[in-house]
Amino acid sequence: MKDNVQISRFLSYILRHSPESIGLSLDKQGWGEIAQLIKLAQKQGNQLTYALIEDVVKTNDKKRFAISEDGLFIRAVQGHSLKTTVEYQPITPPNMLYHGTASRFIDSIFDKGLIPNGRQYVHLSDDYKTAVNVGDRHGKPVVLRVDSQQMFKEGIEFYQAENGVWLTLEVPVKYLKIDER
Ligand code: HQG
Repeated sequence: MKDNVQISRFLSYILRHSPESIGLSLDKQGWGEIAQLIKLAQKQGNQLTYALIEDVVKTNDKKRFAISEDGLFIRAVQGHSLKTTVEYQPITPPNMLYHGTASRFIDSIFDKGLIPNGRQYVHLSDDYKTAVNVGDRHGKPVVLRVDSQQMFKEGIEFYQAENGVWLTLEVPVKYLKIDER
């Protein structure tokens, strides 16, 4: 694998969703040993090196991954469907957050609220543009405003991943509004 996008996709899949698909084990905080990862990827014909991985971690557009201080381990900072994952500390969110989705999901979202679907958390952003881009991945983008201030007042916890993405377990319908701009 030479292309950084290809490596980023591979790492996302392994570190967020399916380490067992190559026989890698992650600890409770989602860390996997880089040397092990390289060896197991190689067995499958995926040529990875420490330098390639390091480059992807450093240059990744969304800063999806982190390498441990000792340089031995790697993890995804958010986006997991795995249960074994990062322990995020609850923090106070900004007054408003955004969620980008596709128009075809809107009826269901206003029925059930925002749910994580396959992932562990609902992903939110503090800027409108990011939300448009996230929605665009799924279809005709629609941006929802999330009344995070009210949710927080009512005791719902928020977390922020190292790369700035906001996380919460779910967003009930009463806190949602379509951003019509
Ligand atoms: C939708 C990317 C029907 C939800 C991004 C979304 C993000 C519902 C889809 C991160 C629903 C799940 C996550 C309901 C939610 N009925 N549909 N009740 N509740 N949905 O990909 O938020 O590039 O799992 O609106 O930048 O799109 O991978 O989540 O459309 O940060 O690093 O269900 O992934 O980052 O889709 O994206 P996803 P997401 P990466």
